Amino acid sequence: MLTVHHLKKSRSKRVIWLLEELNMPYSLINHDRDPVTNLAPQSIKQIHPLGKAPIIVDGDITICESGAIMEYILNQNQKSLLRPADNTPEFYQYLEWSHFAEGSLALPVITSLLLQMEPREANYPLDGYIAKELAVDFAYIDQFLASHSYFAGNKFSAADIMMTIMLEIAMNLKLINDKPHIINYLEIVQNRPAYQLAAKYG
Ligand SMILES: N[C@@H](CCC(=O)N[C@@H](CS)C(=O)NCC(=O)O)C(=O)O
Repeated sequence: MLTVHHLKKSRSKRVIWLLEELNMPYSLINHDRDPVTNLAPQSIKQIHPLGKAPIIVDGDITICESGAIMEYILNQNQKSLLRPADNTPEFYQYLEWSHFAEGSLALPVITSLLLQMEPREANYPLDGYIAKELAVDFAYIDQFLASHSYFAGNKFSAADIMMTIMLEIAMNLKLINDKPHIINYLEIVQNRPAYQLAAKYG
């Protein structure tokens, strides 16, 4: 059975959420954050040298990177639920948003999170760059959600799971208070029963 190595308040919520959506069996190993650094504990480094969550182990296969894990899990599910059919316009929307979540949006969002965690001088040199990136990204996302219910083909997919986690961090950092379509979207996806089960793990 597939094992999920879960770190609280992390991207590993994506993996649990997807497994719950698909009703797939899994076992969960919880790793508590280091109480001093708030980073991943040594126990995660014993599973994978990068020492980051999420990680899954399925037989001989160990995978890190949440996007790669999502694809692995979707490949185990013959019905291909939660991923549009190959080579359709929806599939390419799905690919674009799934990659955008980690490849583009994560950089300014996670940098904002880290910068808020440390006392520092006002007008830190990165502030201007990050503010510009956040403004462009969130204007684009809000405009997209004004005319789409979900990120790929107006049907809930794993791309929504990839995007939601970054949008939640942005919401907690009060970065999207003026983005009504994103706020409305978050309310809808957070109401899904599988999301709520995953959220229980922290
Ligand atoms: N791009 C990776 C990022 C993995 C990552 O940075 N995970 C964070 C939690 S969200 C982590 O393990 N941080 C703890 C640490 O760096 O010690 C993914 O999507 O899986």
